[in-house]
Parts: sequence; structure tokens; C-alpha cells
Amino acid sequence: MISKLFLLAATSQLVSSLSHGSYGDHESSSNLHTFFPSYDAAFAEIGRYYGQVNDWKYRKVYFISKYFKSSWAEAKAICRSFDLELATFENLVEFTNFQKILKAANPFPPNIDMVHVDGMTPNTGSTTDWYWTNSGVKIPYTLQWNPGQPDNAGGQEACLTIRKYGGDYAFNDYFCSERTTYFICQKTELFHEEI
Ligand SMILES: [Ca+2]
Repeated sequence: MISKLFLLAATSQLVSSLSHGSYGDHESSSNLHTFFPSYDAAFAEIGRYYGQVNDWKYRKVYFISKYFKSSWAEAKAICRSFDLELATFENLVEFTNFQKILKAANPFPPNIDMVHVDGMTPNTGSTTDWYWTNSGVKIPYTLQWNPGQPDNAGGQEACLTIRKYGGDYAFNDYFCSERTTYFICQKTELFHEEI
């Protein structure tokens, strides 16, 4: 039986190799998938959301990285390697629902202080100039920031996270290359409503 400790060590090595190669390249993905043949092995489902845009209904399933923390850039590549996406939130209703999901998911892993989600800014420190990188679409609602955020610490916080503050979760700008954070992948399925 493969111990959890071994998995953690192996994953750390894999994530390290990912960060030194080009993100999501074929060799790195193959290595990762040797240890985690499916997303079920690498991630834990923490909740679902059913939404609607015009006459299209969609279902999202959210997964948290189960065994490893990574940088934002690695997280994006790892989600993609499992045919998932780093999580996005189409509107405030979906985000509010996700805040509840994340709160209910604690304490798993032991303490979810912060998670990477999709979202970048070309204008660090801006409160409004943020984009979903999966689609290139500007985030169309007012982001709910942690108090004092975005603070663009060190002048390099161009990536979006959700961080716990006072028992609740809200957005925080964060380094794209800091390898200290769990992350959320999503799987989206669309349903066409007959009219
Ligand atoms: Ca920040």
C-alpha cells in the first residue's frame, strides 16, 4: 500500500519538476498522471453549483487539491492536465455559494487558509481590472475583497486567491509563483434547455 507520506513526497518532487519545466508539457503531465491516474485520485470534491446563463444551464463540480499545494501557475497547468479548469465564478450568486462550500469543507485539508482560483490582472493593485484567464473575459461584477486587499504586496501580486479572514472567505491578490497554497479545479457541464 502506498503511504500518504510517500504520495506527499512524490507529489512534492513532481510539482518541483513541473515548476522547472514548461507548465503542463507532455512529460510533466505524464509523470503526474503516473501517481494520479484520474482527477478522483488527485482531488477531493467539495461541492457543486447549478447555474443558468440565458437558456443554457450548467453544472459545476469543485475539487480541491488533496495532497499538494502549488503556485497559481502550476495549479492552472495541473487542473488542465486532468481536463479540469482552475475555478471561476460567473456571478456573485455563484461566488456566494462557493464561499459557503469552502467554509463547509473545513477542516479539510487541515486548514484551508487560502486557495488559488482563476483570475489575473495586468494592472496589479487594481480592484476592478481582473480577468478570467480561461476565457479572457473581464470579471463582470464587483469582487468581494478581504479587508485591505488588493494590496499588491511586494509589487508582484497579479493572481487571484480566496483567503479566509475572520472565519469567512473573500478575494485576495497574491503572488503567481509562490508555491504555498491549495487550489480549486472545476468541472463544468452545459445543458441546453428546450424552449
Ligand atoms: Ca494581497
